[in-house]
Amino acid sequence: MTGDSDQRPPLDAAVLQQELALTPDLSLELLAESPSTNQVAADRARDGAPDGLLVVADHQTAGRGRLDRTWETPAGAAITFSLVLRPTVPAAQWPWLPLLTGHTVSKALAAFGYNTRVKWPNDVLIDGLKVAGILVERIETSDGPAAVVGVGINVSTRAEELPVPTATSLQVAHADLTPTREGVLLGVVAGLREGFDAWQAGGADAAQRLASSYVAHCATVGQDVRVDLPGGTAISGRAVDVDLDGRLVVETAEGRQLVGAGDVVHVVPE
Ligand code: BT5
Repeated sequence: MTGDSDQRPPLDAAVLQQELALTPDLSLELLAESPSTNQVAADRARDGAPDGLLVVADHQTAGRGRLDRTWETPAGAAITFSLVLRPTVPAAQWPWLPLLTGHTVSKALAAFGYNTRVKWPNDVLIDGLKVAGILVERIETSDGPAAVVGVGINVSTRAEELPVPTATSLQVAHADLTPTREGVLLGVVAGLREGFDAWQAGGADAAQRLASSYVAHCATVGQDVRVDLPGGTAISGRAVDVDLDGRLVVETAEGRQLVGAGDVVHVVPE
């Protein structure tokens, strides 16, 4: 049997540099290993890093999820990166950043042939299982607030390496397709750069288009859901929409509720 190091070569720095040079407003910092690219990108943002700094870890060893959860990826099998943005949109639009990121990652993976959907707010699913996770953090810096957009994608992770039963990878979902890690990274990053720029430049029209497009591709809308809220309580009902502020609209027995943050469970009827 061939060892993992043969099957899982390091990211090809030359290919990444060459291709990213074609995308304006992106600069690459490629790390062989890092505890968390979000942590590094936040430090760089505080030190004055401009919009477009892309921190990529070939292997991330202590990846962070939301609410102190972890993001686990074997060496050489995943994409883990964080993009520093300095958004110019009004503060009220910031909640759309994680949704836009999930939507864009989903579309970029769909372009490789995968049947992806987003679970509100930003988990990217294939066949109902999570292939990518997103952690967007707001960082206060002396040049104003920055956003660190962290993305983890399971690429060639084998079934037995997946950390939880709700996870999948591109390879597990569709072994015939599996693109290279470089290809996935470049496709996703180009999509994000384009998506953020169009959203920021497009004003109210772009915000409206994003909301419609997001709802059309969101696996959660139309589902019976339970939403675990940050305070420890939960609500149940039918998710019917995502409003213009990015909140999930849930019809419950007590009436319509707007959810700004929470963990959604899609309730599959027995
Ligand atoms: C997330 O949190 O899904 C955000 C993950 C963000 C990871 C990226 S990688 C680059 C950047 N640097 C970082 O340090 N982080 C970002 P959340 O929604 O809280 O989901 C976390 C939960 O997903 C865990 O508690 C597990 O149940 C599950 N999980 C952990 N690793 C996973 C994986 N590789 N694939 C699918 N699910 C996973």
